[in-house]
Amino acid sequence: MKWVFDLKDEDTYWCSADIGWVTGHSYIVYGPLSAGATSLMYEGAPDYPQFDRWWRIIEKYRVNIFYTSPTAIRALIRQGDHWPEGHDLSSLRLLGSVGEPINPAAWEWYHRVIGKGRCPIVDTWWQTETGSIMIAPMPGAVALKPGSGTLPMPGVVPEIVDFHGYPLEPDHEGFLILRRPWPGMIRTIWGDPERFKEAYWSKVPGAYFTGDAARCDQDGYYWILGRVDDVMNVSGHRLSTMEVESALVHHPAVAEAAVVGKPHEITGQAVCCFVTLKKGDYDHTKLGVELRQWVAHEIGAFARPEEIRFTDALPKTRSGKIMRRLLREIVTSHTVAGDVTTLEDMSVVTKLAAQQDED
Ligand code: 7RM
Repeated sequence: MKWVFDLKDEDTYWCSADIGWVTGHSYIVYGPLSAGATSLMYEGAPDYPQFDRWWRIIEKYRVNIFYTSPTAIRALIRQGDHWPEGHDLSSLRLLGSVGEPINPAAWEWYHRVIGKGRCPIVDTWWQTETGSIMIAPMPGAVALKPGSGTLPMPGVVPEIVDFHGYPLEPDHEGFLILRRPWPGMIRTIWGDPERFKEAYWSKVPGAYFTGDAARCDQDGYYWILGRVDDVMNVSGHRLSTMEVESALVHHPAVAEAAVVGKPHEITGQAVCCFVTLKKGDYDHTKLGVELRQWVAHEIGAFARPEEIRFTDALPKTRSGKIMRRLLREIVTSHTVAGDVTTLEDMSVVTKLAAQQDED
């Protein structure tokens, strides 16, 4: 908490996470309390009474350090720049990101429109299971690279390994594991110690398996690619759903995208995209063609989506993580039979499944 957020006595720090998400309890309550920080707490929605609620709060309380998620950033981008632009955000000196890899379009907006180009962004990688931030920069001490969580915190020993648990060379994609234990680590699963061993300790014996795919560059910087089950295989190319999502969100009309692999007779999997648009009028047929071309151009012809589907909302957890597992079910079996207990709004899935039947 102290090192990543570079906390000073005079700082007002604010983490906008939902208190029910681990980021909420850890970085609204435990972290600031342990570090003796001045922490702002806000209970309420970002859009009430209007979409400038967060910027109003930052202005009113002179917030210096602001910690939020890429999914929240994208939702606010969608509403237009006039909301933050109407407020004095000059108190801000440091911004944080958490929850998923931050796509370049969201990073650029956060840096330019919120941080006015002056505030470093600390990208913090961690999990409920790790209890606190594991990979993140310490501002001033670690040079930033946009999109990278940079280096592990002292004592944290990550490694990128292949299927057999062998370490990979720099710049190669693989599984992110943690070699050594750490203070806040998960110790069991309530009532199911076997599942704990199986999920976290059996994939690479003796090491903690994070379930994330990542790569480490020549400078030792970590680049998280997403969950390992969110990786597609198209005509023999390994392609992360995040890569395609990031390319789509880079298009000026797109607010958010979720990509899944759909079984395909010839290519193994086909790229299937769910897209929400920014405010405006669009010709969906034309835009669909344009977006397929756009992705092929940004990534390569093999990544050209087979399908683009426009929707008003994506299925998410309460912390804003897209539930790709449910979208995969919708495109493969046309129904959703899996566990939906962490889904925030069931009607989103019901609508998408119904839309599928019409097609
Ligand atoms: C803190 C939190 C954990 C999963 C994790 C990753 C993803 C979180 C980042 C990230 C890239 C980040 N806990 N994740 N932070 N991916 N860069 N900075 O989110 O238990 O709810 O989720 O979230 O896949 O395994 S969590």
